Amino acid sequence: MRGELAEAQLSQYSANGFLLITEALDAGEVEEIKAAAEGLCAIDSPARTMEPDGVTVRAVHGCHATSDVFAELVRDPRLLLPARQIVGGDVYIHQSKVNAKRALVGDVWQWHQDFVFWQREDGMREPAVVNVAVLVDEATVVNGPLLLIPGSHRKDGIDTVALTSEESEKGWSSHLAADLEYTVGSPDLRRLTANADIFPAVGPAGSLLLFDSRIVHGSGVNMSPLDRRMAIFTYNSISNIPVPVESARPEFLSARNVEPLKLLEKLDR
Ligand code: 6CS
Ligand code: FE
Repeated sequence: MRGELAEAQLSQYSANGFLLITEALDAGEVEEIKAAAEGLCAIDSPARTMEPDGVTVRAVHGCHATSDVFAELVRDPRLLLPARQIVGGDVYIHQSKVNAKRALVGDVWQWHQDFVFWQREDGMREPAVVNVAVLVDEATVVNGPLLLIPGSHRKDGIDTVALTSEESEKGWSSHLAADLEYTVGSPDLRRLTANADIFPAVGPAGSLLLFDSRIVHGSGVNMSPLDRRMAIFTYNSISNIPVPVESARPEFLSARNVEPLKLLEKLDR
């Protein structure tokens, strides 16, 4: 069925921990996503985080619940079917976001593993979860592409370097800041890159990047005059609904609606 991954793609995903599918969405769809993303970036709300300069939008979270375009996109067969295949069943969106990585000022995302945040902060028990990202802008070697370490999703013994209470900003903002609460430190990075070349997720706007919640990834500053916006949807298995935690994070970071997503009956565009 349109959107489902072939066996070869599934094996590549399992081996590397990620899969890049170029030109999955057409130019018209990308323009619609850009407009929706900019609409959300313009709204001052707790779901919007800023770069250290205090004026540039860094990310907006919860977009699948606040925008019709994103609410539809997460049910598109080209995203939902691969997510179901990888997770192995029905899924819902645990978290969604647009990372803006704005031209010239988009700041770093330090090396980290996503699952650490969802396990420690949201009560997620297993990594039965997959990130499906849409390249909203073309990602090139110069506008701060997402960097991934192939195979790191299968490596044990990766230590998490946690900020001390003095270092970390209050609450969940240190989970989304340029100075992250949980990162992967140099010793592990040296070990993980000894036999694996860092993969820059470069590709045209409209490409899809699927990546495992345990893969070590990050991105540098955007030194170019071109934005590198990415919309990232975290599809979690409905059999992996997080256990209740004390001081749960806001809904735009850890969704409370765990209804399984229904496929959008899309007309073939
Ligand atoms: O805390 C979180 O949920 C978010 N933080 C990072 C650095 N990646 C995972 C997730 O988007
Ligand atoms: Fe991440």
